[in-house]
Amino acid sequence: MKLIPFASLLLFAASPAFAQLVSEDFETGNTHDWGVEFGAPGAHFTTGGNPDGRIEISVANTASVLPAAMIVPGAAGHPWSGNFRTLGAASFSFDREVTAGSSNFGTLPFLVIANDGGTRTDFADDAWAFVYTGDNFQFGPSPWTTVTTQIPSSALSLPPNWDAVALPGSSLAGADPGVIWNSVIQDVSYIGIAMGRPFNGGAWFGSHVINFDNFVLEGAAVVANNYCGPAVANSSGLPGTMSALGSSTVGVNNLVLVASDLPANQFGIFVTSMTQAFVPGGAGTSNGNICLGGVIGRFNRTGEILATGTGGTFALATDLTSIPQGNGAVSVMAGETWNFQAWHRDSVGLGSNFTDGLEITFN
Ligand SMILES: [Ca+2]
Ligand SMILES: [Ca+2]
Repeated sequence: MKLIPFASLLLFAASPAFAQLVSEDFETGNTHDWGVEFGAPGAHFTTGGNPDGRIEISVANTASVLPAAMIVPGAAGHPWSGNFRTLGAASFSFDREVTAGSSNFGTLPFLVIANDGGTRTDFADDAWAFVYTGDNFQFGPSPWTTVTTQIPSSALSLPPNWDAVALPGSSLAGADPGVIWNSVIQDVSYIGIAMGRPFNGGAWFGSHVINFDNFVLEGAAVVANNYCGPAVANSSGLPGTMSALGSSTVGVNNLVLVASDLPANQFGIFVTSMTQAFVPGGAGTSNGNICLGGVIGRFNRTGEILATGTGGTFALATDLTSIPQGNGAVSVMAGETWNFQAWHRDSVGLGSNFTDGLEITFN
């Protein structure tokens, strides 16, 4: 995960700060199991992309029944979901290359934001908000192009150029498009790239072979200060880095801690304190430096022990009313400043390391 350095953003406080909420670059696999629904299957390639891994999708008009073929994440518990309004979702982008296309009309890809109605494999109870991406898969090959679509997640009514449809089995069936938008954006089950208008008037023409890569959902980054860094490089060769997504407003209670650039397939936890410190080498206990002092709480309760996976990153959706501290848990109060760090196992040296520290002042 590549994140914007927060320190530089603080110099431009008037500019909105954005960071990746989630991404898929297909470098080490199709982590979120992206593939085509409502159409022909896709294939995953580990080389020859933009760069390296990519996913190839074939669609043909012989399959042109509605809804349009849509590339969606298939893995259970994939992260392309949630309350996009409180996450501050701002845009979705992808890279694509057309290697073969037989349509003189072109195919218009749409961004779809979907609520699956509770049954993931049945689109008949889905509700979708969608918008034309501005791209066009035209006749013949087309080189790699980055396509970015804005997601006005804070809009309380249907944004311009967007449309919304609730299928007959959805609890939103018959509702006004603005109502559907407002409901879907706060309860997103998946994101899709539809090969044409996804429903009610949509179609695509001809057949295409399209390579996709570098999916990125961007959102508002929490304004925070990294300190005590860079961390001591871990066995990935990089210093582990902290960031946060969501909101630093206590009342919203939607703070997601993220640790990046960690070694793959290791366990770790987040730790926190209201006091900063700098203890090199953890006083002889770790490869890395402890950036916390005073009372240090460990997020090691049920569900809080995390794994870095193949991507070398982990994240935790915190509950600001239950921050571990000493003999129990406390609530964060507006005006308080808290510091966070990730502590993880590593297969070298003393067997553990730390990220840098992250200081967040809550409001
Ligand atoms: Ca790639
Ligand atoms: Ca469904």
